[in-house]
Amino acid sequence: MAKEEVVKVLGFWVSPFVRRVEWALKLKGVDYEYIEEDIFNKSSSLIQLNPVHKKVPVLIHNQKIIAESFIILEYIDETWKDKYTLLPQDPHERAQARFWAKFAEEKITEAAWNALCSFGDEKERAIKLTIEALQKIEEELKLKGKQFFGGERIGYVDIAVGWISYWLPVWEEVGSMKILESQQFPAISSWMHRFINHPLIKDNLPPRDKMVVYFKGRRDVLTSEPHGWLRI
Ligand SMILES: N[C@@H](CCC(=O)N[C@@H](CS)C(=O)NCC(=O)O)C(=O)O
Repeated sequence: MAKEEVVKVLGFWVSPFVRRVEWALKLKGVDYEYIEEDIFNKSSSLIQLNPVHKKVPVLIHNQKIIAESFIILEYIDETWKDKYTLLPQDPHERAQARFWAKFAEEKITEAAWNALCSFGDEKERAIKLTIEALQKIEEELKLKGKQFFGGERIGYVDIAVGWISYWLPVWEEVGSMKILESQQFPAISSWMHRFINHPLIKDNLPPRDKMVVYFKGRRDVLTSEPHGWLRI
């Protein structure tokens, strides 16, 4: 990496979206400065850098600003090409990877978060939707028959769904619910184990005990508000 290159990540310690960006940069071996943002009291620089969504992650590369974790992942992959590739080279395989990342985000992340932040019938429904969507990626992983969604190493889809290996068990604990039974999801369960034990991932995760406290707090606040959707 050229010396004058500036790479900064605006993040929030417990955000699964931010970790995606950090994992990608680490896998690529790109040095970056991490800047912690208080998403409950947003800085003027966050508002200025991401005026549309006002959310983290934001990547700053020299004078360029990029928002939205999936967009940032693609930017990283295209900018630091030679070191490690996240998306496959083949156009159809690339399309498939984007398809699964989008599917998981729309169907699993939202449903699992909703399950955490609801009660009764709504919670049961959200758990059912999460399980149904997880079944799809279980099948995909089985069909691939590889170590990771990216083949024999971590790729774009692994990073996109990586939160399942660490955040989801915390949400299950906090929400007193069981979503991912290992007998029902053998492929995802062994993928989770492999993913979480990858040295670059293992060393780049928020502390679990702090996460439990944080998500208990979020759950309490969001279940007493009418709008609990995806305010992780
Ligand atoms: N779709 C976005 C989601 C980012 C997101 O929701 N970030 C949260 C932190 S986990 C945030 O900044 N929330 C502030 C807010 O909702 O106002 C991405 O993938 O980057």
